[in-house]
Amino acid sequence: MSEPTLTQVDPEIASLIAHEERRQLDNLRLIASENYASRAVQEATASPLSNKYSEGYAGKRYYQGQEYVDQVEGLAIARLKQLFGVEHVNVQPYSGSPANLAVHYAFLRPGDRTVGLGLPAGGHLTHGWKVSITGDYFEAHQYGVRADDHRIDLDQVARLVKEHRPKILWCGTTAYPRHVPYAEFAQIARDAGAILVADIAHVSGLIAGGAHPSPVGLAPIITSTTHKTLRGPRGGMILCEARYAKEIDKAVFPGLQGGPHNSGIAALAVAAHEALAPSFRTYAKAVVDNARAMGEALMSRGVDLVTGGTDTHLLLADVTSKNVAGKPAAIALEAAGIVCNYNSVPFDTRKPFDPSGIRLGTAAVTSRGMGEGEMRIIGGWIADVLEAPTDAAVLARVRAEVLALCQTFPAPGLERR
Ligand code: DSN
Repeated sequence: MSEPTLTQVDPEIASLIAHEERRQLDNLRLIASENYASRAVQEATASPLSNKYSEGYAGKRYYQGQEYVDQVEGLAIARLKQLFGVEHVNVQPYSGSPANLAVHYAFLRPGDRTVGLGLPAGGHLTHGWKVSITGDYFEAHQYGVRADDHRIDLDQVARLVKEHRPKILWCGTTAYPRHVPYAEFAQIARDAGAILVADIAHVSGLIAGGAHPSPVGLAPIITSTTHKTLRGPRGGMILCEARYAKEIDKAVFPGLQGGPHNSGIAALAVAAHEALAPSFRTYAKAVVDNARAMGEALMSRGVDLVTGGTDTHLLLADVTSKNVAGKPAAIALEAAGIVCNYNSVPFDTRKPFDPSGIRLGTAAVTSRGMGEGEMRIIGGWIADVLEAPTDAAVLARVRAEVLALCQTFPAPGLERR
């Protein structure tokens, strides 16, 4: 008799997974940090490799039985080195936050100083924001964006670095629509003898696909998640120059983590293989073109975009320009089948749980094959909802149109059952 399936063993969970698959198919996923991993990536993610313990690194493990796991990890590393043109890669961080904590642990001791972009200006929690361990255990100083154009305030960065002499200078963003000026950051770090760390979690797929400048050669340490624009499994990685390889590896294991998640590492190898294909360059360019097209559509309807547009996959809209706050806007959009997140905007006068903005991203809809024409239509629907967030008829009309669009664009890795 064959082994029972998930549906037979646990129909409750199987049903919830089926509903989530359907939700991902029938809605427009505009959460800037989400994407659709391919079926191949998902197969590797769900593989028996997750049964295996393998603390250590290839050739130096603490358990026997590593002949295949070593090869899997070796392939992931080799492909990522090729993809990003870096000297060393650690693929074991469980996700982006552990990767960033590992970097802290590699170079700092409690109380040591860092400088990073503040959360309200589009930075990440783990770049020293006070509620994170990176802001609690270390002396973190935060820079922001300029009041006039909402671009990163490099004068403030230089001032803070000069004043506090941090060991680490963080650059990289989570809600910032423009290129990060890596060369300028590198100069500031060099002048102060700080290590520049670039967190490319949001844009790693765009960098891999040649649609965004790369910090390689400017930031000796680079961290990333693997599931955003890179379209891999959920996970993290650290790319670095060879001179820092030992400290980084030691900080990840045994410093911070135990056994690596081997199935995720295999899936990351698959994602890197996919990203090395020429079609990924087309994808990455389309993501950026799509974001620009959606931004133009929104601005033509009077929606205020932070910095007036985008260079990436991400748009940050101050929806108070349409007389609605971010949270009710995100809720109304979800009712209409458009899923995004509410977000603070720079110098927001509202509270983080009830901010002025929404954040939108085009990585997932581009993975479905949608192009600039669809982005203009979606931008129009978003504006329709922002103008009438409590009008049930408008929400129902947009919901029906969204569903019809979703039905014509399959999503990688998902099946309409
Ligand atoms: N949660 C990620 C994002 O949405 O950008 C960052 O950790």
